[in-house]
Amino acid sequence: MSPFAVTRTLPADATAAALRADVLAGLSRRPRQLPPKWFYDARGSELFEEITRLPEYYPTRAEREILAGRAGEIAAACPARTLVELGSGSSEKTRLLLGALAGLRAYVPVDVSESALRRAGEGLLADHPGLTVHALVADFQHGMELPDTPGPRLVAFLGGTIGNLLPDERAAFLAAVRGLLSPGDALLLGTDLVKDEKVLVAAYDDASGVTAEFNKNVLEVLDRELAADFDPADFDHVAVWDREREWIEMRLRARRALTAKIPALDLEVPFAAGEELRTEVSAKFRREGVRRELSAAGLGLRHWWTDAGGRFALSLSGP
Ligand code: AVJ
Repeated sequence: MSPFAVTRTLPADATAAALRADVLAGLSRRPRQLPPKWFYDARGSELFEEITRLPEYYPTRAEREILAGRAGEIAAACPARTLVELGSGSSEKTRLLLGALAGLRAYVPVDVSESALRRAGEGLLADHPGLTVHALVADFQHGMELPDTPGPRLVAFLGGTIGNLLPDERAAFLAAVRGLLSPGDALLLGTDLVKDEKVLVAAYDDASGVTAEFNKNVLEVLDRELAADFDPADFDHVAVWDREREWIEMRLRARRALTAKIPALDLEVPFAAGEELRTEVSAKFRREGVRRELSAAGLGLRHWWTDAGGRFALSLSGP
């Protein structure tokens, strides 16, 4: 096998079709909503990278601290020969794991973006000759089949991205991951934790306005991909903490009454002045809740590590 293979399980036009379906469904209903995955075009991914360096946005640094301190324990608990990384994005945190997994033979990054996969995979190969990279172009929220690489397998889902799924989506996702695992395999899951409301809201409404720009970028995506006529300047960035559901919501609030036209969907979307469009849910967790959700999917919680500040957790679970 060549050291770098790419398998596409996502038809080339599936992304475009999914965007149309999500926008049609989410903007035809009230309250209006869009799934957060549409933030991440090239500009959105760049803005997210910028967010991870903001003083207010602690999750990336907290998770990196845990990985740096615990990579050896993670490798001892699951001496993986294959590392599968879901939603791999930038591979910087992955390197901390790769360095600790002495017997690693294959790295399987899974992402909807083939360009992101190629960039991440090529960088890693340069530093880890002998490793086979088998990139998978797939949507981890829908069924994926893993390449035939040696076990044990460690499946990593980092960054707290599971918090961007709604509770029923999380249950379906964890059950699907459980289906990929055999005895001896494990799931390494990053979850942001419930904490002081001020700290949480600041992380999603930073003083320099980068998160506001990231949020509004989804309107640029709709303008470009669906010929919509949204003007981002017509909307305010809003981040609120929902204390019952223990999640942050990002919204875009119309500054005036307006009607957006989306010709590609033959759709007109009226907004009242002050009407909000929900663009992201970012759930925060507690250990007991994570244990319960893993358990419901047939995964037993085996390790729980947090950063020194108790802001973020990495859990290791298995069948
Ligand atoms: C994709 C889960 C890392 O929800 O914190 C950052 C995305 N949204 N700021 C999160 C995000 C607003 C982020 N993750």
